[in-house]
Amino acid sequence: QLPSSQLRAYADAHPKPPNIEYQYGTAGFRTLGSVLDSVLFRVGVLAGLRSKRLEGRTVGVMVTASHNPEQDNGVKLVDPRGEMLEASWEQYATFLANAPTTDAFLDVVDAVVKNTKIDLSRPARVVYGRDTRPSGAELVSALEDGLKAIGAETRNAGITTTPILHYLVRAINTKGTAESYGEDSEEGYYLKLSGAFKKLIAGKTKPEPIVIDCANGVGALAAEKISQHLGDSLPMILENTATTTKGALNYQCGADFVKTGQKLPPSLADKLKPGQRACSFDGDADRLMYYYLDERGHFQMLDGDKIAALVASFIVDLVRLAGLEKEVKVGLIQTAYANGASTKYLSDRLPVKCVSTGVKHLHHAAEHYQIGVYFEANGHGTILFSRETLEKLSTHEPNTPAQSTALNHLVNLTHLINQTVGDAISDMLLVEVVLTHKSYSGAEWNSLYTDLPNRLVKVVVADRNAFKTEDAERRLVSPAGLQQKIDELVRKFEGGRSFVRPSGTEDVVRVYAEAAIRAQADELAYRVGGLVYDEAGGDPKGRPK
Ligand code: G16
Repeated sequence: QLPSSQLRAYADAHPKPPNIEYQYGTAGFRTLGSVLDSVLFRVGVLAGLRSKRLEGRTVGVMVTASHNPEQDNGVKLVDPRGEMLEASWEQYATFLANAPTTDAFLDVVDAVVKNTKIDLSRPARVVYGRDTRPSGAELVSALEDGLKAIGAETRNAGITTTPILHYLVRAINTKGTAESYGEDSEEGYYLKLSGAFKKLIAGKTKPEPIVIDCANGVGALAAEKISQHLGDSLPMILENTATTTKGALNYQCGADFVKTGQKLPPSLADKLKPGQRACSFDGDADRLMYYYLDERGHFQMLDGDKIAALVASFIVDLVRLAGLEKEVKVGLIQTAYANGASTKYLSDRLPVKCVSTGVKHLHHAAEHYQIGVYFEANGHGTILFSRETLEKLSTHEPNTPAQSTALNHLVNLTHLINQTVGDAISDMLLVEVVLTHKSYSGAEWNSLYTDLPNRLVKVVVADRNAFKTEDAERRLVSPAGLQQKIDELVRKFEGGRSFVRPSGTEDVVRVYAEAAIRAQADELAYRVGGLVYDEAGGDPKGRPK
C-alpha cells in the first residue's frame, strides 16, 4: 500500500512551478537551481521506488550540475552497481517531474508502481550526496522530504564528488560478497585508489609534481584528501580550490572551459612552467583534461581522446604481455566528438565503436567487451573489466616472470580504475601510471598522433527539441533539409567533418567541426552554426559562439 496521505502532505509542500517542462537528459535533470525544488522532492520518491523495485538494494542520488555554471543545478540517479539509472526508468522520472498537481503526481506514482510491478512491502535504501553549489543544501532538503515521504532508509554522503557517490553505491551493494568493491566509505575510496597507485609505480622514477585545476569545485576537497594518502608518490599542486567563493565554480577554469576554449585557465598563466604537466577537473570531478605549455610557451591540450589513446594502448600491451591476448579482447568506445585523427590511430590497434553522447551510452557499449575502454573527447571516461575478465586475471597462471609482472599490473589497474563511471581523480592516477611506466613527457604523449584542428560552438535556438539526430548523432533528420545543406558545405572543406546535435545538459544546440587546417575548422564551425541559427529561428542573443 502506498503511504498516500504522507506522500500528499509532503508533495503539497513542493509544488511544481507552472510553465516549466523538465527532462531527464544526458545526465539527469539539469537547469537553474532555483526551479528544481519539486524535481528534487519527486526524485527522492522515485529513488525509493527504484530501490523497492530492486528488492531494497541501495540506489544513489547525486545533486550536481557538473560543468554547468554555478547558478544551475541538477540531479541524477545511480543504479545498484554504480552505473547510471536504467534507461527505461528515465521516462518515469520525466513523467513524475512534470505532473502539474499533487493529484497528478500521486497518479503517476501509482502508475509507476503498477507498471514496474513494485512490491511496496520491500525496503527502500538510498545514499545521496551533492557538490559545492550554493543551491545544493536546499535542494538536498527537498530530496530528503521525498525520501521520507516514501519511507526510505537513507545515508547522507554529504559534499562529495559524483564518482565517489557512484563508488559508494557499488561498495554498499557488494559489501561482504565475493565482488566486494571496497570499504563503503569515502576513506575506503581513497585507500583503494592510493594503495593501487603506489603498487603500480613501485620501483619507478617518482613523477614530478602535477598542477591540478580543481574548477573551484568539490574536486578540490577530494584531491586534498587523496593527496594526503599519496604523499610523495605523487606530489600535487592544487589550484582553483575556492569552493566557497561565490561565482567561482567552473568560472574561467575547469575541464569544460579548457576543452571548449582550447586554452589555459587564465589563473594558471603565470604559474605553469614549459613542459610541466597540468590537468583540469570539472565541477563534480568526473571529467579530466590534461595539458602543458611547449618550449615556445604554446598551450598543448591532451583531451579525452588522447587519454584514450594512451591508456588503451597500455592495456592492450599488458594483455599481450600477460599472455591473455587470445582470451581477453579490448575494445574502445567513442562519440562523434572524437577527433578523426584519434579514431584513425586507435582503429589500427583495437576495435573502435561510435555511440551517442552521454556516459550511459558509452558505458553500456563498453560492457560488451572483456575490457571496454570508453572516453568522450571532453574527458569523461573509464575502463570496464567484465566479470569473466576479473576472474581470469585472478586465476591465470603466468608462464614467465614477464607475464607475471604484466598480470599483476592488470590486477592493480582493476583496483585503481573507478569502473562505475568517469572519475577525474582515478583517471588522473591512471594517466600518471602510464606516463611513469613509459617515461613519457607531455610532448611524447602528445606525439602519439596529431589532432585535426577542430572547433565546438553553441547556438541558442527557439526550440532545441526540433533537432533530431540519427547514426550516433552524426546526422540530423530534423529540421528537414538542414543536413543536406551541412553536407554541401562540408564538401568544400579539405578533411571537413561537422555535425549538429541538441545538448542534453544546456539549453543550446552544439555544432562540432574539424578540417585539415585551423582556420578552415573555425570557419566550418561558424558557418554550420550560422545555418542552424538561420534555419531554426535563432534567439537574437544566441548567434554561434
Ligand atoms: C554530461 C554527461 C556527458 C556529456 C556531457 C555533455 O557531462 O555525463 O556524458 O558528454 O554532459 O552533454 P551534452 O552535450 O548533451 O550537453 P557532465 O560532466 O556535465 O555531467
